[in-house]
Amino acid sequence: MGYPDDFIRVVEDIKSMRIRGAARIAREAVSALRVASEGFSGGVEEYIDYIKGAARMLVNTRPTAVSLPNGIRYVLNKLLSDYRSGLDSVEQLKDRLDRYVDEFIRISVEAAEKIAVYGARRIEDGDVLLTHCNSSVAIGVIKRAFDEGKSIKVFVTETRPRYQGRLTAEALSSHGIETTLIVDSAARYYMNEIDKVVVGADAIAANGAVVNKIGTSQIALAAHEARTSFMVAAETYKFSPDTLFGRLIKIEEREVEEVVPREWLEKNPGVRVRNPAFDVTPPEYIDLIVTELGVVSPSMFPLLIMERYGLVYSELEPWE
Ligand code: RI2
Repeated sequence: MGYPDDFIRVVEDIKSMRIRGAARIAREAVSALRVASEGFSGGVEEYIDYIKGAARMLVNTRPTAVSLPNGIRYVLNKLLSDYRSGLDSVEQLKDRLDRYVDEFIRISVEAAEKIAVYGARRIEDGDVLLTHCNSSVAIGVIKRAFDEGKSIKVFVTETRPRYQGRLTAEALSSHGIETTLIVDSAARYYMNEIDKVVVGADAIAANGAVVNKIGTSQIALAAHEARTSFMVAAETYKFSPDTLFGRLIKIEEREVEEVVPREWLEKNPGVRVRNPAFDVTPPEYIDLIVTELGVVSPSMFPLLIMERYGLVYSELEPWE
């Protein structure tokens, strides 16, 4: 059977980035599984295939933010385990899916709240910060430090090509924080004035490298040179389990019209335009990763994951 229109809409919205931000796409994707589930009628085996199909459509929307497949893994592995241990009524399975979706969303929201608390402890009164792109988790840390009464200023890079930095600047400024918007290429120019860089993450690899919005690694390099501290605020479900097995995180390359208008491309057919959405910051340039389980160095991050979750997810591709 086909999928409900509301489900298809979420798939399209994630692809087109109307829904964006690694944490949000994970929450919206697992919620979309529920929308699909509610729209199903039929037998048990058919239900399992149908939910797996919905999961495949969701995981194929954006390849880099691992929070999305991790959210789906969370729900699907639990559901499949119930099914394999004999739960064989569609209504019961739907109830379970509902419960696991709620659980994941609660875990995600609570993780961001804890990260705000732990991250804010690392920000001092008088600090000048710099952030890149629009990370809800990094913004949570900055707002929390401000709410604790610390006098802080924040530089925000505009984040070409989609200018998500403007969203961040609006969010911080409307919260009462002194905010300065700069072009991405001005990051090094201001770096000596910055005490700490605070960014989010779309994925974290087994070696502690962080995948985040394109331009992050350049900022990290400039921070490293200037001896400015570089902090990543990320939930543990941004860990990429595939990287434990030597697989690389795929970097999404988006439409070139995000970079230049179509007319310009037509006038300049000899120019090739590239638009990678993310880059990889090596662990050497990262001082700390703030997670909901505590603050760790990048090399400790995978150890923290292994200690807390063991071999992470019972099946890496439960949707297959
Ligand atoms: P939170 C975003 O990706 C940005 O790269 C941001 O730094 C990251 O997700 C983490 O965001 P995009 O969807 O999960 O804008 O902290 O490509 O909100």
